[in-house]
Amino acid sequence: MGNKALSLIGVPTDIGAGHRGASMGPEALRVANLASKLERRGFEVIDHGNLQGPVNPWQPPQDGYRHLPQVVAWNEAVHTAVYTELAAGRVPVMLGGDHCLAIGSISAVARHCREQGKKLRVLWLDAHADFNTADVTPSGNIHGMPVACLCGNGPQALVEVGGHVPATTPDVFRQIGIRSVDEGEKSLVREAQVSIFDMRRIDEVGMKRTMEEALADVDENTHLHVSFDVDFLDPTIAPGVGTTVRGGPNYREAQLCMEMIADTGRVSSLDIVELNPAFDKRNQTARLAVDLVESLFGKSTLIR
Ligand code: NNH
Ligand code: MN
Ligand code: MN
Ligand code: MN
Repeated sequence: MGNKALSLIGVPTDIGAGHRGASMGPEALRVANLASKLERRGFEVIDHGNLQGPVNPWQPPQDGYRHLPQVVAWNEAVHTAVYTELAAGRVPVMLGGDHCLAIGSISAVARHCREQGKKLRVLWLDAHADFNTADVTPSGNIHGMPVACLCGNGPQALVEVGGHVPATTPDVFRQIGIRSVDEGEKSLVREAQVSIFDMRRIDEVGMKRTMEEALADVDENTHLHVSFDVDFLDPTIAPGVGTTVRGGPNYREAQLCMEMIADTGRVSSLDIVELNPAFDKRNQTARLAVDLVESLFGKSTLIR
């Protein structure tokens, strides 16, 4: 890892989710000692505390979206905060919060990459493809839509959060761990040709080959952004999320995934999202997420 200056940005909201509680994610990660564990690894960590935004009014969807104005407000705050850290030459670590917040963070990363002439690659670690639109969403929850919004397919106010429309394109994404894609969403990811390494593929070729392929054209000029939805992990090891889907990566597979990403030396920004302490037990999912993030930033079990 080249850049050793990390900036933690807490975003305590569950505004895009179907369950309350992801708003407690940032504090759970702090309680699990995220900052001190990374400092012990030689990083300079600044915890900027939490961003502020509208409360969750817990309303039903309107015109296919739940809480759209509040989701826009939170994402504008995230975009500004993440962009500011990138411009200062630091590695932003966005502590969610639900996954709708990736619209703000990844639009900021994409803007930074355009300005710096960097190639953007997003590793989307998730059980879900998050490519829904108002027409096909089964829930209206915007945390199921961030990838589509970032690719220009979504409500104008959200698609425009980063200024540049679309913020980015489907080809920058590599989705890993996917095992729950809604019926209408399936046609959309196919049409957009999103590169998806689903659980079937991981079962068949293993995590090692999956990650070799997902990281194949990462080079010195690549800005690697990791969007880590904690429901990526198998629920037996990570129960503290709102939308568990069985059959996810186990502990060793998840470690290998993180270690192989770390080996590229190109991790330049990170989201940790969907951690929901209301569903957790003794903060174990937060502690696991911190353990995996340490691996992502270079902790290795390799003996060498
Ligand atoms: N696909 C479902 C929806 O759009 C669930 C999305 N939930 C997530 N995504 N946690 O990562 O409502
Ligand atoms: Mn940079
Ligand atoms: Mn997600
Ligand atoms: Mn998910």
